[in-house]
Amino acid sequence: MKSSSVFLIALGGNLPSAAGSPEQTLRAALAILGKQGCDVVDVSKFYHTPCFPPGAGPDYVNAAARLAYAGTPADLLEVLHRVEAEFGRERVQRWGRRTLDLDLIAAGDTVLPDAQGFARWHDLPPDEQARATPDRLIVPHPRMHDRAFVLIPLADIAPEWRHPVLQRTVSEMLDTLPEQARKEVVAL
Ligand code: A4P
Ligand code: MG
Repeated sequence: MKSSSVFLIALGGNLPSAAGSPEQTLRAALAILGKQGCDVVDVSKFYHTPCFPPGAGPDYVNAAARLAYAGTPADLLEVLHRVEAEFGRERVQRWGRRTLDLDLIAAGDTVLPDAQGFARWHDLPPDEQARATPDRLIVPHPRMHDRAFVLIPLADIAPEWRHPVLQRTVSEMLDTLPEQARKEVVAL
């Protein structure tokens, strides 16, 4: 049997789905992932987080999970996209409101597509970050390190995970965020 790798994912939503509120959607998505070949090893607390960018929609509920999964990162992204679709996710606008967003945050210390490809997305100027959509899988997620709504849930389950390019742990990345950004992320 193929051995499983450990993956970190972020979950978010700010619109109701057929499963109910964003909190209910996230819980239902975790249950479905468990039936799609993912072993849900650990789940963070759930948090209320202010919408980013400010004013772009209702506040979100965010969480993070650790999965054991036997396939490749690309296989897992396909599973995540399938589950998003099951909960009525529509891609109308980048960073737009959504019933369910499942992002692949990290796959151990794997860097995809490669160090150069990661650097291109990591170094994107802020105005281009909102416009440019990656056409391939980027791992670690290129914006995870500057988002309190990702790092605070992640710190519940993987505070010691070290970013393979930035060489900082989740706790260290969180420490560099402004206190205001951290205070706005509140456990349910
Ligand atoms: N893609 C490439 N790499 C990845 C990866 N590591 N994980 C591709 C997931 N997808 C990845 O994603 C756009 C494209 O990136 C897809 O083709 C995918 O294959 P998307 O899910 O269609 O669009 P998105 O979610 O709007 O983009 P992205 O980059 O995932 O945005 P973010 O960073 O997730 O921002 N505010 C709060 N409070 N909480 C949130 O959760 N989320 C967003 C979305 C904005 N504001 C938010 C939140
Ligand atoms: Mg996404």
